[in-house]
Amino acid sequence: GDIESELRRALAEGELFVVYQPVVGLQGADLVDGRIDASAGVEALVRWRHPRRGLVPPLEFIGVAEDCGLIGALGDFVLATACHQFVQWQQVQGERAPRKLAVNLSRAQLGQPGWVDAVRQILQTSGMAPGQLQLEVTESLAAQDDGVRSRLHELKALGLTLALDDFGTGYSSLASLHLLPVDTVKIDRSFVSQVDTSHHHRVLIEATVRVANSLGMNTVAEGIETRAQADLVRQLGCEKGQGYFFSKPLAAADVVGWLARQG
Ligand code: G
Ligand code: G
Ligand code: MN
Ligand code: NA
Repeated sequence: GDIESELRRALAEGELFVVYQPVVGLQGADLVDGRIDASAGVEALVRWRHPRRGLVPPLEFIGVAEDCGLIGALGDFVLATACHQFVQWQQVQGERAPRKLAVNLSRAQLGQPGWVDAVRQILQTSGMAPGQLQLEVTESLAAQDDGVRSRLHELKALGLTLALDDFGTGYSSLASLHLLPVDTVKIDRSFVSQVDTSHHHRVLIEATVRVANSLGMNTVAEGIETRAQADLVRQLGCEKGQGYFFSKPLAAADVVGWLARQG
């Protein structure tokens, strides 16, 4: 069948699942010794294991879900799954569990009437502390209009925090950061991947960190693949980092083991 009916079936039959990529604390890290703050957090990322096609990348089905109205169910599934998993880590691992959970939000979710109530409901049933949840929105989404911005404020009123994802790739700029009710700026990997080869990208990251911090926001460098990149973004002041250098996205069952191995 077409991808839409396949996706509908996948949601019903439990073919979607969530993986978790560690987000680490960089400041105070000793990258030579491999010392990082490994329990800083995780980002939840949805996956689809199709019985015949194998793993279908999110880029091939998130847009479809948005267009055909399945994004609400998909988004609720990811948020509920991740929140329940996070609370379970906290209960079993205590101090050693991830301390923050980041979940990606799509444009269409924010437009759905009643969606903020659904988030409140998921927080309640999972027992997730709102302060430990961060929702990630993209620049284009956050900058969109007053309606979207007031929706973001409603979310923040639940006690959770917001991150601006893929920063640097969209239309908004450092000059408009102060307009957005976000707590964290996630610097896109297209900048991070060139931090060790391009002076220009270094300067842009440094400026982003400085502006974000002056607005009371913290920063995450995404897509760190080498120690040199990790070292540089740390020197440029990024509080946190994420990328294959630290860990690829992990199955839920592998997160605790990964954390324990970081010493
Ligand atoms: O995990 P991966 O790198 O393949 O993700 C590709 C894209 O899909 C990224 O832009 C990521 O933000 C997005 N994505 C992954 N999981 C989710 C999700 O649960 N919801 C939404 N809206 N986007 C997601
Ligand atoms: O748009 P967003 O930042 O949510 O996308 C996250 C995506 O980036 C996920 O699909 C994840 O698999 C991918 N990713 C995470 N770390 C790295 C990395 O170090 N290099 C590359 N190329 N992709 C990464
Ligand atoms: Mn993200
Ligand atoms: Na990103």
